[in-house]
Amino acid sequence: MEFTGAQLIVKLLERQGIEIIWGVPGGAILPLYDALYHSPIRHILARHEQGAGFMAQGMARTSGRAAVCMATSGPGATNLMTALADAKLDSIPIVAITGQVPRSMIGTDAFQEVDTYGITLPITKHNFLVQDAISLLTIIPEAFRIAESGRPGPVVIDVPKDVQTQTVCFERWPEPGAPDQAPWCDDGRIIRMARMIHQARKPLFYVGGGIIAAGAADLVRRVARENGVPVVSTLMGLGAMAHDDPLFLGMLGMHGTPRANQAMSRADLIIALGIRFNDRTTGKLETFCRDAAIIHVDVDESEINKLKNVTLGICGDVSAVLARLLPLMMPADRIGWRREISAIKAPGTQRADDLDTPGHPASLIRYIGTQAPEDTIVATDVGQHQMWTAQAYPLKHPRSLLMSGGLGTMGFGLPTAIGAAFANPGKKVVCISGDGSFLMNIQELATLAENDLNVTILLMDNGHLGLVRQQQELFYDNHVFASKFASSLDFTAIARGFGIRAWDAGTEGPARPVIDQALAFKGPSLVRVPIDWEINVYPMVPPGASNLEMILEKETCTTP
Ligand SMILES: Cc1ncc(C[n+]2csc(CCOP(=O)(O)OP(=O)(O)O)c2C)c(N)n1
Ligand SMILES: [Mg+2]
Repeated sequence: MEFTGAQLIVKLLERQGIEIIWGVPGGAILPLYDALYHSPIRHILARHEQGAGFMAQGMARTSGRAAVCMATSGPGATNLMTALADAKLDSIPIVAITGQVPRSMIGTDAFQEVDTYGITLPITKHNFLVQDAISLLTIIPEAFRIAESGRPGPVVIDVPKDVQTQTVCFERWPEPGAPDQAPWCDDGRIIRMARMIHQARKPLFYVGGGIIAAGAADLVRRVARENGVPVVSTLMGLGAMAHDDPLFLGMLGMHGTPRANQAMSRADLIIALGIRFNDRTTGKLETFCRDAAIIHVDVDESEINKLKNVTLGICGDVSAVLARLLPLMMPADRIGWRREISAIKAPGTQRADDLDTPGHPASLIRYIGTQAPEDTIVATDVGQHQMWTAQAYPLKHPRSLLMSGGLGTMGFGLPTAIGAAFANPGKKVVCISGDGSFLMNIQELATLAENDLNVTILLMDNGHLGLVRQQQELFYDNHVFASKFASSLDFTAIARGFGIRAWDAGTEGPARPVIDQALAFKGPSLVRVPIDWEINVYPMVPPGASNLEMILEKETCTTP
C-alpha cells in the first residue's frame, strides 16, 4: 500500500474510531487538512486553538476516551498549550496533532516555527516529533495507548509538513491503540485494606477524579453503603456520589463544607481513592489528617507517598481494587461515627442559608439543577460561580460536572460545553460562566451557533473578577485593584450578534422564569444573570491555612 504521511494519519484516526476532530488550519498542517477533506471524519472549525483543545476535552471528559484536536505550527501550537496543560493536570486523555515546519527548516527560526516538542514536554504525558512518515504507523496507535492507559493525559504529535507529504509503502495496518492493563496488586494488600477498614472506628472515604476516570462511582457507593462509611469528595470527584446520598458529606478543602473538613480531621482512617493530595483539598499539608492512618489507592504509582506518607499504598485500577474489596466487606452501619458527624456544629449552615436566599447565586444554581433534566451535563468556568456550582448543583451522576480543577483555567467553560454537546447529542448541556471567564473564549459562540448545539449559558455577571476581588477583600485589606470592570458589556446583544437566543434576567424580570425559558429552549441560548458583586463564596480556607481555619462568613474573617 502506498500512502502519504497525511493520508496515513487520517486512516489511522479512522481505524481508531475517531469521528470528530476540532481544530484550526494553517500552512504547516494543510496537507493533513487536504487528506481530511476525503475522510468521513467530521472536522469542526473552532475560532481559536485553545477552544479546539477544550472542545476535545469536553468529549474526553464525558466519554472517558481520547479525543483529538489539531493546530498548525507556531501560533496555532502555542494557542493550544493552555488546553494541554489543563488536560495534564486533570488527567484527561487528548491526542493533539500539530503541524511543524519541514524537517530541513527545523531550528532555523523559520516562519511560524516554534519548538512544539520542547514547549510541550512538561505539560503533556508524552510527545512525539515525527521524523519519518513510516513511523506514524507506530506513533498514532501508541499516542492513543499512552493517552488512555493508567492515569490518562494529553499526548502531542508534532508532524513536519514534509513528513505529511512524504510517500511511504507498507504491507499491513497496525492494530488501533488500546489502553494497557492496569497494574495488578496482590491479594494481601486488598485483605489488609479490608481489615484496616473493619478495625477502624471512624473511617472516611476521600474520593477524587480517579474514581470518575476509572468508572468506579457505583462501586464506591456500594462499598460505602455496605460498611456505613461516609464519603467526602474533591472537586474532581464530584458526581461520584449523588449529592443527596446520606453518606455524602460534600466537597472538602478550600471551599468545601465544614462538615467534610471537620470529619476529615476526626477520622481515624482515611481511604483515599484516586486523589493526589492537592493543596486546594488538603489545606496546610502538615496538619491534614495528622492523626489518621491512610490507605491510598491510585493507578499512578508516583502519586503514592509523593506528598503524604501513607500507611498502606495500593497501586492499581481503583475500580478493580474496589471490586475485589467488596466481597470482603462486612456489613456495618457505624451509627456512632455518623451521629458524631451529624452533630458537628455550625458547619454547613452558611451554605444552607445561601441556598434559601432566592437571589443568592448558590440558590439560583440549585434551582437550575432542579429544573434541568437529570442527565444534564454542566460545564463551568473558573471563579466564584464555579465554587457555588461545586457547592450547590444537585449532581446525581459521574461525568456530569466538567470543571478545570488543577489548572483553574478561565475560558474553559464554553468550549468544553461545546465539545460535551457534540459528544452527547441527546443531552442538555449547561455552561455556568462568569463575566470575566466568558470573555476569554467568547469567540467560540460562533462555533456554538453554527453547529446549533443544545447548550444553555448562564452568565453570572457581577461586574468583577469576583474570586480575585474576594481574596483582595479578605486578605489584602480590601484593596480592590484590577478586579473591577470599569465598563459593563451588553452580553445579550453580543450573544445575539453571534446568532444566539439571549435573555437578560436583569431587565426581563426575575431570574427564575427567564432561566426556565432558556432551559426549555432547544438550541444555543444565553441568560445573563446579574449578581450582587459583594457576595463572597463561603466557607473559605485562607490559602496556606489548615482546613480547620475556615472562614464561615464575613464577620469572622482573619488574615492568614
Ligand atoms: C486564565 C486565567 N487567568 C487568571 C486567572 C485568575 N482568576 C481566578 S478566578 C478569576 C476571576 C474570574 O472572574 P469571573 O469569571 O467573572 O468569575 P467570578 O469569580 O466573578 O464568578 C481570576 C482572574 C485564572 N484562573 N485563569
Ligand atoms: Mg465575575
